[in-house]
Amino acid sequence: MYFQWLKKIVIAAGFVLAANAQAGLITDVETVNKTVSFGASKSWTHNILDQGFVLGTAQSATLTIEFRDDKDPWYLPFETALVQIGLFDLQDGGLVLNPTVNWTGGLGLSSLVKLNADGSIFIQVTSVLGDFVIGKSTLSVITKEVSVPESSNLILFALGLLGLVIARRKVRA
Ligand SMILES: [Ca+2]
Ligand SMILES: [Ca+2]
Repeated sequence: MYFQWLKKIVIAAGFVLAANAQAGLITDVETVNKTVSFGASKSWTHNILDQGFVLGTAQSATLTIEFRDDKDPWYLPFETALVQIGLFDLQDGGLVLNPTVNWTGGLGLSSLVKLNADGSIFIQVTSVLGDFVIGKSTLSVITKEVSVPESSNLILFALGLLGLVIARRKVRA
């Protein structure tokens, strides 16, 4: 009976220890390689389940999109791309003026919730003005480890608790 109770405490302690463990990093690269012409859109999805992502463990994430010049014969000075991450909610993404270099942005709360729920996030880039080339898209996700804590530490912890339980019983008795 007391061992059942102890088991529950040890499991709970395991979760606490696991939450304090070292963070992990998952990187997902999608090769888009697409010219987006004026008014057109290009969309893709990052999926990190195949990289061993455990649902609910994403703490933060950043997205980097490679933009390149499409080598226009003439120069359009106000070329603009609209980056949409997940739902269009103004928490992340936004307008990219002169999209010829890498763009990096953090994922907002709703995008992180979505990523934690099913391990994927939808990206769409639309040309608001002009045309440009999208190269690679890289999603970097910082995760908390869910590995089982070191068994030796856990045994010491359990023994300590057992001692506490016995001591309490003696005091009560
Ligand atoms: Ca993937
Ligand atoms: Ca252009």
